[in-house]
Amino acid sequence: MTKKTIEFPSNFFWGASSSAYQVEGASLTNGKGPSSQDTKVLPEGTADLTVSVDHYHRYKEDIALMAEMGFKSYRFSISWSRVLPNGKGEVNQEGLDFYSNLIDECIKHNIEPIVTMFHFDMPAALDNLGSWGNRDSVQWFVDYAKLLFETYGDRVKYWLTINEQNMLTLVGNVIGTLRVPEGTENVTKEIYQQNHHMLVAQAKAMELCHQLLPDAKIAPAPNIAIAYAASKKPEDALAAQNANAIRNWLYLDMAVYGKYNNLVWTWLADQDALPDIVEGDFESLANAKPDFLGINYYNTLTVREYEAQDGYEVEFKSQQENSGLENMFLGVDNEFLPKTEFGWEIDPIGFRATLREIYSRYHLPILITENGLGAYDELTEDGKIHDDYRINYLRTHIEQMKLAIGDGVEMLGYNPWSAIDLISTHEGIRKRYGFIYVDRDDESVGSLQRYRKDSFFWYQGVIANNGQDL
Ligand code: BGP
Repeated sequence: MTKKTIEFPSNFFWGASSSAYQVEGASLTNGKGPSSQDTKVLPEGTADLTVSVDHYHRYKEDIALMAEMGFKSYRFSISWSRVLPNGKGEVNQEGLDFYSNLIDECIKHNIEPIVTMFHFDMPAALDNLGSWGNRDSVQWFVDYAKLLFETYGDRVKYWLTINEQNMLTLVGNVIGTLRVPEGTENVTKEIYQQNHHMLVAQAKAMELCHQLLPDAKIAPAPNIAIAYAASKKPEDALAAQNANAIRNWLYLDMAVYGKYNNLVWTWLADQDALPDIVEGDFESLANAKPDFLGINYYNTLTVREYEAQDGYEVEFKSQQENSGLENMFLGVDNEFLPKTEFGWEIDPIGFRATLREIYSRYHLPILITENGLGAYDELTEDGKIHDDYRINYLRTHIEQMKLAIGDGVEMLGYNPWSAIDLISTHEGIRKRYGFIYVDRDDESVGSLQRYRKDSFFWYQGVIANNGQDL
């Protein structure tokens, strides 16, 4: 069957993403309080977060390069402890001014600022009070949200609440954000209690956004990737449903409908791990409605029926790799999919499948807030980076996104990871994602000079023709 030509909407947000702690540097200066990222023990051989790629001091140059690529949007995050060094109370005016200037710089270049309110960096002062495990975290987040809406709401129209809440919950240990008090008996309950607080905090922030800024739009930004059944065995189909519920639908069902997914609820009940619910929580959850969905997609997962295996510890190993969850499913390699140099499978068709599934469940427009390839890049002597592998990854994903539009999925934009090279969550700067190369290595050596990769020029062309020629 031949399909009609599919076109991207004329106001499509072509752009890219970053997060505060991974690009900014100046992490312990200029009035900023430390965050959980500054107090975590860095995996050995990874670059220093106090400098990162120095976006804090070079944002004008960076935004100019994004403008040169033709960006229509730039998704970045605000560091909570840069604007509120203790997470609450006293404000750091210099921090507030930094984001104000960054937003103005985007607008000057006709780039829509898309602001993530929380991206893996809890203020250390709040960590010391129990982080998301403390019920007060709901109010801390709402107060922080209010400050952001009041300060930037005149210029920021697109807001994202919590980046990858599902990964904070499933792999907080890998990302360096997990805080479980010593001696906790039921760790699953503690983690899902924290998750519940985040969900309520998010719901209240979405409601507040709509009250204070009637023209603004707000959304969650989970990492969604569908799980395939490894075979046609019916038990494998059940395992895939379990994986999808626990990894994906819990978060979107809560954000959109304010309801706990039944498979997750019964799974938690079986482990005596149901979160404590405070009166009014379900009301807040039901009242809050996102205007769109921010979605991070890297690759799918494939699972089969769970079977206990001796000496085999089941867990999610990183955002995109899992070995399974006890009694629910086992992760397996998918022999149809190649892997990146860092072991993540590559599945562009899974991107289309994921987009179809999300849209048919929630019927809300989708903004891609992350997608991309982490790879070792080489800077040649003449200052070039020939990253054809990255171009290939992005091209095949954009092609599938286009096909998803043809399937009737409403898409708002594409903001892959990442605008510029930055420090990865746990694998240093050697795992590069950017269109812009930064001369910096994991020994924290390098001039920090910026270079345009081949993908920079390719993406510039894609944006210029609105995705017609890839
Ligand atoms: C997502 C995070 C990002 C980012 C990306 C790549 O999970 O939202 O912060 O880093 O994954 O992951 P990594 O840095 O582990 O390669």
